[in-house]
Amino acid sequence: MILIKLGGSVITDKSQYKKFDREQASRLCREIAESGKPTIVVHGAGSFGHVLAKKYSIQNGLEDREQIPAAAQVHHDAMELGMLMTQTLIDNGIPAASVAPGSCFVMEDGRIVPDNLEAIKALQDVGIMPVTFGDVVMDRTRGFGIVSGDQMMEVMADLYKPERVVFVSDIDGLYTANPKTDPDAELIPEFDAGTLDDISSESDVDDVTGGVRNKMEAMLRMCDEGRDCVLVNGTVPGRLLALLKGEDVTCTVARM
Ligand code: IP8
Repeated sequence: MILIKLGGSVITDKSQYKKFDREQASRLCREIAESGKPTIVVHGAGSFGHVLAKKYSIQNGLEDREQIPAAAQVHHDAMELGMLMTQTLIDNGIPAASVAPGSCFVMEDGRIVPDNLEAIKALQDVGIMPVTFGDVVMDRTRGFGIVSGDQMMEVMADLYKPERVVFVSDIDGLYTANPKTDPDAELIPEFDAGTLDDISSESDVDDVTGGVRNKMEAMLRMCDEGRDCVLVNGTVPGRLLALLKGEDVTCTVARM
């Protein structure tokens, strides 16, 4: 099984509140279907989550009553994106069900307590892809918080032990600096824990869950014996399909 995260940057326009990129999401789901590989998809929240979550500091937990309606709205919006994604998967021949992380998990001081996995497992057992996503989740100590799609990737990797983990983003891979602002940035085809030390910790401006470096750390945590983690550019048509078919493509591979 290949575990795939479709990042918010490829399924939404991150600069506009709640703007679904239907065409690109649809193409990526088609590439997943065409690969014929067993897969599980997790997705980010993009502009359905980060815009309001950042404005009301939802990731800091409950500090002020003014955050409460915003937390409810962010959860609502994240579920709306979940529905759009499962409809897109279903339209492309992949039976899928959206599973809001807050309906199966709570958090304890920012960390997911994965104690009831029965519903997710049951879906997969009958051949329905359980699709989880970044969302607002209740937290025993902080009231509420944000669980990122990357945290959900770790939960799903523990549960399903995928042979490969793929992050689909809008960049060709990991760079030595931010390629959008630094013309000297170079693509790193492969990295391990040692290489990570040279990477800038600058985070994406509107990303409450922390930008590229956090994502790379999450990738390394998910590498295992015989399992690599790949970051690939989903804005290039056909690249995800080629990667899933085992072809050599431009990307960054994390290994243990
Ligand atoms: O897009 C963040 O998840 P991510 C979730 O995977 C929210 O970082 C609601 C901001």
